[in-house]
Amino acid sequence: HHDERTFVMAKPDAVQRGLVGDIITRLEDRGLKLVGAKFMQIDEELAHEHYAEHEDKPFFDGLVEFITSGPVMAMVWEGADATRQVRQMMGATDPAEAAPGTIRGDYGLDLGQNIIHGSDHEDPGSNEREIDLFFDEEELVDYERADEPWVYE
Ligand code: DAT
Ligand code: MG
Repeated sequence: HHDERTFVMAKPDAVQRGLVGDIITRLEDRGLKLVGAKFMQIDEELAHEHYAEHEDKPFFDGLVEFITSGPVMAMVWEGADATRQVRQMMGATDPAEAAPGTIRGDYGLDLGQNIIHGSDHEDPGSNEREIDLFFDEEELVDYERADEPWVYE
């Protein structure tokens, strides 16, 4: 089945550096399907909810400050094993450790500004939780991409 949905966000640094198009292109080229997108500014409350799991970490305040510092592109992408596949394409959390060829490995140098967020495949349900947090059901679109028969057997 190739209808798994995952939440992806181009962070404020990606928007400021003009990397949104490239991020979308990479995911599109892979065969993943864009089913929702919202160019938006995250407020303090949404930031706290989104990053609730990190509330007690020493980097939490900096993380909230960064993610609210400018607009982001919030997206939902659909495809086979989408959550894990996007995480592979993102690379390691710290861009300094991320492999070349990954999004973080190609564009980032600093842990605090690591370009992209993706739901965590090691935290089952995080994809649905994050999608629900950022999108209403009617903001997500069901459709077939013309090349789907050439992406999936
Ligand atoms: P990921 O974004 O790869 O899922 P995470 O959920 O562990 O990573 O952390 C969320 C974000 O918090 C991460 O993208 C960057 C920031 N972060 C994580 N660990 C950090 C640390 N040790 N110091 C500063 N920022 C950190
Ligand atoms: Mg995470």
